[in-house]
Amino acid sequence: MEGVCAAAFTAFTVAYSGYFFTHLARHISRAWRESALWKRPKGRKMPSKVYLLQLQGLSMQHQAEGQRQHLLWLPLHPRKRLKRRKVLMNLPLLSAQAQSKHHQAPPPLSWHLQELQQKALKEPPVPKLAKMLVSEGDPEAEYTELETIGKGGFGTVCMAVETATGEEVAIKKISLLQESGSELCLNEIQVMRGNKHANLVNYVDSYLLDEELWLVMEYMDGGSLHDVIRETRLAEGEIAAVSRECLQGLDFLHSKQVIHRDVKSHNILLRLDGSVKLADFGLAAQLTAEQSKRRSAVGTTYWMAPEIFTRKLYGPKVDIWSFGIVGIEMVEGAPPYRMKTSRTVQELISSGGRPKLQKPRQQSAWLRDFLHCCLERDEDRRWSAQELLQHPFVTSAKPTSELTPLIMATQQFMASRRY
Ligand code: 3AM
Repeated sequence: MEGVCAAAFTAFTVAYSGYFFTHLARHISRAWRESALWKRPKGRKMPSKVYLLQLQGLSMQHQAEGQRQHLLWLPLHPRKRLKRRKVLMNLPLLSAQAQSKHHQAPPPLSWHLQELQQKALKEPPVPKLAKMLVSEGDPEAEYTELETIGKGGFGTVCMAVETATGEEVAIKKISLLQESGSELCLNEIQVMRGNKHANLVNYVDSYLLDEELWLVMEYMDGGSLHDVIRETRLAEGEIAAVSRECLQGLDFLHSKQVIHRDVKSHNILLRLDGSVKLADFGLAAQLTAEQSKRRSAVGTTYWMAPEIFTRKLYGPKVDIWSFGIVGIEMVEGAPPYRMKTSRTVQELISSGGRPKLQKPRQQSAWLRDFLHCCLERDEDRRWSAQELLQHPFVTSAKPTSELTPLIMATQQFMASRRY
């Protein structure tokens, strides 16, 4: 009996001390974590189990003002971690009540959150450039939104009508808190405002609404060339018509010392009447007397010119190479090397490769020669947009109105798949 009592007592002591020490350890680690919350993390190391959020909007403003980048870190309760975008989007607008509903942060943290929110409300995270570029006014009163055309990491594009005139427009909405997207959109606004042409998607207006940048532009009711290429087959006269229109747009941009830097079928938009226009000027670069060439590697891999891959200085002719790739897309339905990885494409083009048609004999000599002039590796020997507009393949183009049946057929195919 004595032995049984001693064993039970020993078991109880061991179990209790285990329970006691576990709780003590948890208590100490919680106290350490809470004290660590108020320290700014060094380098990439962050306190464990503490979720820290950079308030991008605020740091963006500091950057815009040319100050040293200042990082603010917002601790969130580990179990109630919210999606970063949702927190950022809601942050300046949350009331204390909504805050506790959404975040349910423990008292010292919600206090910290409130302080940051108040700061964000006092100093809205709006770069100065955006304020300078956009118009005053309430776009929600001026436009009535009808449908969303596209959604992605960049933001949203929707179709709307101008309330006063009934004119259709497309509105691109980008969150200013999404730093890279808003920089591209601001660049796009700057380029579009200064360059209006019949073969460019034209700028209508731009606004700042809360933390969103709105770019209002011409609405292209025929979708993109990419859709047409995917759904139908273009005859040579139609390829030539698209080429003439795009080259007119490029010739205009290049005469204004602007490089588009992202020419591809997705960025060539159409109207049902057959109009063809270049769109998406987010990556465009304005050359100047001081900076007549660029070196940064931007664009979309399959369409990028060799001089970009090889990190040489480059000029407007990179757009001509990209248009040559669009030419191959129009013939074959996809850019060359489509099945290869972007790394392989980069290696192929950098090491002297020249994209070719898979079945060149099925195309006319003029079309082959036109592509050859666009896809000349040597930038100096590559034709300019102005020269290509005189090429017999281009001068033999059909009128753009002949593109209408193709665009309508594309829309019907796409709609039939949706329903
Ligand atoms: O998502 P998809 O490819 O169908 O073509 C653009 C893309 O459509 C379209 O918006 C989507 C996201 O970029 N888009 C862009 N600008 C446009 C405009 N001005 C446009 N559609 C009509 N008019």
